[in-house]
Parts: sequence; structure tokens; C-alpha cells
Amino acid sequence: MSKYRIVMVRHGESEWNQQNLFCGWYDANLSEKGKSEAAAAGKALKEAGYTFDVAHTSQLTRAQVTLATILKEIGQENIPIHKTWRLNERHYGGLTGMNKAETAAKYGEEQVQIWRRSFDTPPPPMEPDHKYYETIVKDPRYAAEPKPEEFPKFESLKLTIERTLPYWNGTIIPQLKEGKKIIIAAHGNSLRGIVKHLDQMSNDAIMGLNLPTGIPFVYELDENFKPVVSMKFLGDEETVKAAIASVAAQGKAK
Ligand code: DG2
Repeated sequence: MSKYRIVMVRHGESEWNQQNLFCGWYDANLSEKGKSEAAAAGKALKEAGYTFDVAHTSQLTRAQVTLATILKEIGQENIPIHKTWRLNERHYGGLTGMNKAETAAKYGEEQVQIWRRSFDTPPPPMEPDHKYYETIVKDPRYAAEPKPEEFPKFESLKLTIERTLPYWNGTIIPQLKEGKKIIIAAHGNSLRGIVKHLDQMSNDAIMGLNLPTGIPFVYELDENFKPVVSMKFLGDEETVKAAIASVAAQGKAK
């Protein structure tokens, strides 16, 4: 029997999603399409009658603006919002800022698929001479945390899960137990990590999962936090399918 319900959403399309660039911890803004997707997500949640007590998001603007847009649409701008680096996108290391299709043309689609979707093969590290190294490492939003020794220079999905799950277990679960209605606005890979954990997906199965931008999905969980309903999207099936396929295709050489 379903005891808990939680809504998650990947942010709307970012300007770097639009340009097909590896983004990771780079703080890209939403594109115009992404802003519309966020508003549509809020409308869909409103129509379905969702309200929330508390919201969680990453330290990155694209997720925060998506969340703010959704909360505005449902008239709940004043609920508490927790921002944490633990929900940030996986750190794409040295690939950050590179075009996904051009990278596939240069290194092969198979290699790009491994970098994007393998469970434990990380991208190459972001070296100190990388164009975005200083911008990310010295960003004041990370002054308190992560600690220098935790600050990633690259992350596989496995490493992403290692810093996301403590937040799920230590913050989200206790709030669900208190009866709080929660929404999480985060990223393709930080959310894939949570989904892998909830659905106990194998390291191979998770490779096939792509999350669309700006379409909320719902989990209903039993008293042991096992899914009774998994990843129910608030969108019509064809739209969701097409959006998922377009994320999968981003790693194809043009
Ligand atoms: C994308 C995900 O993250 O990329 O970092 O480029 O969700 O923040 O847009 P998001 C990025 P893929 O793993 O789908 O290539």
C-alpha cells in the first residue's frame, strides 16, 4: 500500500542543453523553451491538485529557477526551499563545455555513451587549466560545502550517487516520515541516481534511462520506501517518449 508520495522534476531545458554542451557544474541558465517547460510543469501539477510543504533543489540556477517557476504557478512561492550541492548535476569533469555531438564525432558515439551513461566510468577530470575550473571551484555558493576534499573534479554516476544518497536518506526520508509533501527539482543524473536507488535498478539497466527536461514525475512508496508506483510522468505518453528519445540522441554524432 502506498504510504508516501514524492514529486521530482529535472529542470527545464538549459541554454547549454539547447546548444548540446556537457554542462555538469557549470551554472547555465534556462533557455526560453526551458522557462516554458517549467511553467507547463507547474500548470500540470496545479491541474492535478498537487501542493507541497517543502522543496529541495541543487545549488544550480537552472534547477532553482525551474522550482521557483513551478511554485509560482501553483501559488506556493513561500514554502521552505532547501538548496544543496548534493543534488547538483554530476560533475562532467574535462568534458564540461564540450559539444556532445562533436565529442561523439571525435571520440566515437560508443565512448560518449560510456561517458554519459556508464555506471562507474567517470569522464576525464577537470584540470586546473580548464576554462571553467576557477569559475566552479571559486564559486561563493560552495564556500561552506562541499569541503575541499569532497569537491569533485569529475563524477561517474556511481560517485554522484555516493553524495546524493546521504541527502535522500538523511534529509528527504525523515521529512517524508513526518508526513511532509515534497518536491525535488534537480538534474538528469542526480535524479537518475535516486531513481536507480528507489527502483533497485542494476548498473546495466540504469544505462538505458534518460530523463526528459521539465516533466514532473511521481513516486508512491510503501512504509519501507519501496515503490508502489514508479516514475509516473505528468504528461501524455507520446510527449514523454519523444522527450526521452531526444535526450538519448544528444550523444549521436551529427
Ligand atoms: C546534463 C546531462 O545535465 O547530460 O550536464 O550536460 O540535467 O543539468 O542538464 P542537466 C549535462 P547527459 O548526462 O544527459 O549528457
